[in-house]
Amino acid sequence: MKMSFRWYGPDDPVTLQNIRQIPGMQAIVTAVYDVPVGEVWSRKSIAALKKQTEDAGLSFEVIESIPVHEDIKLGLPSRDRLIENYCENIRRVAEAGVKCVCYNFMPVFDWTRTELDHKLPDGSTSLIYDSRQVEKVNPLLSDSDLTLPGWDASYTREQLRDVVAQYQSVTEEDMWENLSYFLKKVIPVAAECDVNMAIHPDDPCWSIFGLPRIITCEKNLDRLLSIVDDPHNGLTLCTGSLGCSAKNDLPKMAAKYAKMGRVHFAHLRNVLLTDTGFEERGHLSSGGSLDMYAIVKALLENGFDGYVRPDHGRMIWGETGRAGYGLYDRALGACYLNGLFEAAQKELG
Ligand code: DNO
Repeated sequence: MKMSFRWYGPDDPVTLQNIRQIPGMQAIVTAVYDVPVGEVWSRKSIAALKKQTEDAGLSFEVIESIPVHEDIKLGLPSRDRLIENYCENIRRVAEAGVKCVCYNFMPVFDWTRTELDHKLPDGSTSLIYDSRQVEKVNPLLSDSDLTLPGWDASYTREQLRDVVAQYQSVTEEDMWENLSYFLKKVIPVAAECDVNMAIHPDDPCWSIFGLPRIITCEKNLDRLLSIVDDPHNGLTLCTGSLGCSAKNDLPKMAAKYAKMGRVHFAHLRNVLLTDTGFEERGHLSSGGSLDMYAIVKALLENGFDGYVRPDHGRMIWGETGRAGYGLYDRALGACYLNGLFEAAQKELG
């Protein structure tokens, strides 16, 4: 296991020096943020990130994300050029030493929450999802409340409506076809460069606003892996995303996919399931609905040797900054996860 930490580049209030001082920290998870989605990343920007990371004593081996352009997910004719750009990005990051690329195939909205600073009993704040609030929003109606947090702020209200409208005739089966088309072109390039592609599950792992979402459960992960049966076609096991549904048995899934050699990256965090959705909590098993030790053990017992990162943290100790991505609670999460891995490793002998 290699412990890693997400860093949003030089503008991130969390510095590389901060990250370096977290015990056991080895790698940085980052991306080039200076070009629009779909375009080729400049070698200069990639090299700059690599240099900053390595100068801080950390390794530059994981990208999260190379985002997939909506036209690819929609299967539009422009996708061929965009997929070619995507492949070129894989080649370029591979040249810089990157071993793992995390990406997702969620239509329009990446992770979605209804509140980013929900106050917990101990005075810390965290991100929560309440389906009653999500149900009130219709992105196709211009007068509905389009201010749910966590959305891509680069869209204007009109653009958002247009892109959602484009999905009205796209079914889940269409999404599968479009994902297959993408993987059949991208995975051979990743294999050639020896880069492990690690798809991130949909977060939350169900359809929102009537949009088709497919990376949600064991059956669908099996299907995804069989589209291109190559170890480079793998997963980011995000426990917080898959764990939003009590139907997903995380220790079982961790064991199964680790055994297949398909878990390249693990986002390990806890969630507390509620009657109307879920709340993000601290990383500990006692804070939420998931048994984090069982998950770590299942990974290790089945030969997992990929990257791990603590995921969304609460805001604690008065920290301000990017919701879910402050320093303190994620650092506590990393320490806890290191402890779980050490214990599980010793138990396995
Ligand atoms: C949320 C993250 C996601 C993830 C992307 C991967 O905090 O886990 O935004 O980076 O879905 O493409």
